[in-house]
Amino acid sequence: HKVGFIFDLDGVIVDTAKYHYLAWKKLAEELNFDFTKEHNELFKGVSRKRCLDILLNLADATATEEQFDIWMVEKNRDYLAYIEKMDASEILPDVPKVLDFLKKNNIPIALGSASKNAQPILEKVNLLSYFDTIIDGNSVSKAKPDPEVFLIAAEKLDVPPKNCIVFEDAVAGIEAANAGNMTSIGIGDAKILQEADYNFSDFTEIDLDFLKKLAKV
Ligand code: G16
Ligand code: MG
Repeated sequence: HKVGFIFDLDGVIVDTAKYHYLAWKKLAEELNFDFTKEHNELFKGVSRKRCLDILLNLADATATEEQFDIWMVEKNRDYLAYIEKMDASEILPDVPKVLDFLKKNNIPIALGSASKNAQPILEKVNLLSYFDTIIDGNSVSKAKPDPEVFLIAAEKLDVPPKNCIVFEDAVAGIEAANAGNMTSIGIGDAKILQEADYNFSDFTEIDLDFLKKLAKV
């Protein structure tokens, strides 16, 4: 009955969505577009390239391939300047409680993120050592809602997909977990994440009895 747990990064372990937002907003200003928090919702769990495609669409702008790459680099540079200042105080509430429980019970843990900056972020907040494997934007070719990121994570953990439990804050992420035949747990607004098997607004709502049931311990 071996099980594996897979965590998304942005919006599940840390709230980096606010830094993505600030970096995209700065680029949007150059395009004379008023980028709002509502627009930022569309960017959650979505790859950097796809985000820029969406932004250009919203701003009714076009770019040569060269300009596109310059903007990608610029956005990431601004984003990394925020990441640079992160520390463990930015870990979302009760995330360590869940990770400690899993570690104590020898349950394998993976990261399944769309971000190409996942590893440095985990290092910054001092959580890297919890993860048995990290599958991120550098290791996948098909973005969420494709299940590839989670299927590779399951394979690396040596756990059948149906025995994997995925924590996600993005609709595309819940769809990816469901498409991979895994148990999906929505972290955030249950109305937005209604396709999830279970919903919690954050990890403070998840108690040890529920975790024991999921982990079969
Ligand atoms: C995250 C964010 C997305 C971001 C993507 C790529 O995914 O939710 O908003 O666009 O990573 O990030 P980067 O530009 O760092 O490669 P996840 O899957 O961790 O939520
Ligand atoms: Mg996310």
